Amino acid sequence: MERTLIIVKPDGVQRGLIGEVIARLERRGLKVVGLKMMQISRELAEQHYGVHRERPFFASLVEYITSAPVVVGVLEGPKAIEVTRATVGATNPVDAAPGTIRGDFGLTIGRNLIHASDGAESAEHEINLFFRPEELISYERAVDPWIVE
Ligand code: DGI
Repeated sequence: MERTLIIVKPDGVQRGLIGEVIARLERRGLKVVGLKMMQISRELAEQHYGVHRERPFFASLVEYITSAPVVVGVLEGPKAIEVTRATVGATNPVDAAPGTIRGDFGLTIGRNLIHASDGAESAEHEINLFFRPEELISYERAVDPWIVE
């Protein structure tokens, strides 16, 4: 089993799309093992997007992600990282396929609705950045054997 971090970004919350975004990932079969609303501090945003520190869009990215509340979650499932990224769609909504979250709800790269970890290392790092271990819950769902062989 794999775990991945998602963030429903400020535009997703403001547009009333928290449920829609999470529902799509839940319907895929992924299990929510952590979930909370928060306002990301500048310090946390700079840590989270540290790899982009030198990029020209870094300041606006930090501005955007800290501008209003977000919903952060941890999803669990087989290949959860890859499956979540595929459900989310390409970084730029212009390139995101219809049927993906960004492809159905987004128009511009600076308002692309959701973050999802892009690899095993970043998933672990990001989960630890946003959640304390006791905030994540391991549990069984009665439906699990109908989703995971
Ligand atoms: O993992 P992703 O969110 O799909 O993409 P990423 O980790 O490469 O970049 C993080 C965020 O930074 C992305 O969701 C939107 C923003 N970003 C990435 N590349 C560009 C960008 N924003 C602007 N304005 N221009 C870019 O080229």
